[in-house]
Amino acid sequence: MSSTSSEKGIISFTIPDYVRHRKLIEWISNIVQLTKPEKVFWCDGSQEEYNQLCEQLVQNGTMVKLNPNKRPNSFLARSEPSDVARVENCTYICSEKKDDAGPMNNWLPPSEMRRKLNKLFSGCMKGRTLYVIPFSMGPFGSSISHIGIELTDSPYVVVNMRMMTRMGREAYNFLGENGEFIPCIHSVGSPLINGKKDVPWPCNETKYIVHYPETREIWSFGSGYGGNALLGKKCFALRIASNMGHDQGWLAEHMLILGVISPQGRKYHIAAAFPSACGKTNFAMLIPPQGMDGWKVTTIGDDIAWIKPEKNGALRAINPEAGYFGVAPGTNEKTNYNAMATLKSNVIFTNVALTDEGDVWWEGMTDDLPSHLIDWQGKHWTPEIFKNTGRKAAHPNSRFTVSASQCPSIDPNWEDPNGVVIDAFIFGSRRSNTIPLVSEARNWVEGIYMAATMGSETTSAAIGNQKQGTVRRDPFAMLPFCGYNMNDYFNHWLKLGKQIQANGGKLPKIYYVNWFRKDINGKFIWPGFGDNMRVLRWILGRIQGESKGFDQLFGISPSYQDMDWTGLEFTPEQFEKVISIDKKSWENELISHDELFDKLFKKIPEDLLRVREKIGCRLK
Ligand code: SAT
Ligand code: MN
Repeated sequence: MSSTSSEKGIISFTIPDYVRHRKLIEWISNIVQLTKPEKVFWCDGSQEEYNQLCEQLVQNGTMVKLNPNKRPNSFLARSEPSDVARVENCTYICSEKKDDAGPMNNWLPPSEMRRKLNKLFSGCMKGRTLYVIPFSMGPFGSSISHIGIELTDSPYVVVNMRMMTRMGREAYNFLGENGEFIPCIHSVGSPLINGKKDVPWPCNETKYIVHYPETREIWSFGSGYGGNALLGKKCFALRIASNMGHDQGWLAEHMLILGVISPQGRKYHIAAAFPSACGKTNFAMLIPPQGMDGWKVTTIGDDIAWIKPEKNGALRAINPEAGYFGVAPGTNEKTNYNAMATLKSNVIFTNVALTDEGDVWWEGMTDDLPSHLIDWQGKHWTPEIFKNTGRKAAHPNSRFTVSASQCPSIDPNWEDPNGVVIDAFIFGSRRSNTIPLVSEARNWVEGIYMAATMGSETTSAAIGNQKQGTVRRDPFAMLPFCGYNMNDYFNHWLKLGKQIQANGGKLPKIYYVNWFRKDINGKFIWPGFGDNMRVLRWILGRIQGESKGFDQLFGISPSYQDMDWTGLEFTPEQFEKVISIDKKSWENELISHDELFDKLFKKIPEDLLRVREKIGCRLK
């Protein structure tokens, strides 16, 4: 260990021998002098360290230890009621030029933002420990992976990062003396000064989630929750990585990755993009329904994919994460058997309810309501209270954090440093009408149009933007996550397609799905979950040139007889309701596409406007 100097006002701390990266040490020193923590703690990612921090979080009242007979080695954390989801209104892309952030991102000049943040971060860790978290997004040693270092004053963030990333000393070995890393700075923004006592969930009313794309830095202030605080996830693996991908010719996408093995033993890989809280985790862990037992789905990732083209045009994808930060409500043995099995032990739950037996519960976990619970805010909850007030036991955006390695459907190659070759892209959104169950794009450009104009009814994964349930355009499910100008992003996809074709490569087919159409009584028509395998099967048949389909207004869709219905009673009339195109809704849909294009203004790629024109003609 070496020690930094201890002049007046300068905080001294020791630097372990295994950290030999001069720039890294200099950066940490600067942040320490700015934020003024009481201590610096170098995390090693070990189990002992994890146990000790969990113990400390229990002492501080942040977490409750669950009954080890019910849920071994597991904890429940309750956040401040105001700090429960991503804050899109306070999320910024501070590029040098405003145009580089584009019309979909909040932007301020970097100099102005730095001034603001300097003030906020000044002394913001007083009385707290600054934890140094070394981590890799992607398996150590993969040419697709990247290293990050997060500095945080939240031990809750440390224990979550240990599950969500490859965290540990090994990261320093890969960095050596001058390797590249993404600096991530996080503070809950609640210094312990003037005798202030700590609270279970420290945070600050003022919140900033800031990205500097040119210098590839992340600064997050004021929130301790999910994507606001676990900076490897949305901030690094999507917003910063999308910039890296744009510059270096690869893709960082809000996509799950799954494997499908046919009864004949042929394996395919699919990457699928859905907005937050639209069932990506369920889809990634799908169990085929009765009657389709010969098929098998394996899980590679449930939220983010990093995809790099090879020379021969193949697109190779890895899951940069090591765990799942999934939505709890609605998860049960039927909707996601594999998730429930993954959650049996070693889990951190956040904002779910606590049962009298010391276990967890959330809406949709069981058919019967427990007779008494402590809800996510620590209040008594009974079915009676729910009936009278509508107060939910678990927050709608309550989450579980768990290591991916515990998932029964995990793909044997999920940590393959070379990644897996993608055979098809699926884009999906939550729409109670208009969008058919499945459509195949006739070509790459039409597929990009489908993805670009995706709209979805909003969920509780973000706060402060729109009322839940209204449709917002969410291109590629990347609206809150694309770290640069959305037009440039569309062009990046278009260009990649052209390049692959020019090199003689075969492009993956692109599909658009919607599991969420409702009937006039507001009930979902499509059974979803395991039965989504039927749609997957049609898609794989298309890739093989075996499944038939018919030309729709928007791509190619299956007729009733093109689908495998073994084991499910679903009538042609019901199918018509999920696959049909309603002319009136599509006229409105196209108006809404035009509104998106207006927002994107002059830079919208010509190729996409031509697709729009064609759909308009077909509709007439
Ligand atoms: O961004 S989070 O990690 O909080 C979850 C999400 O929005 O998908
Ligand atoms: Mn997500």
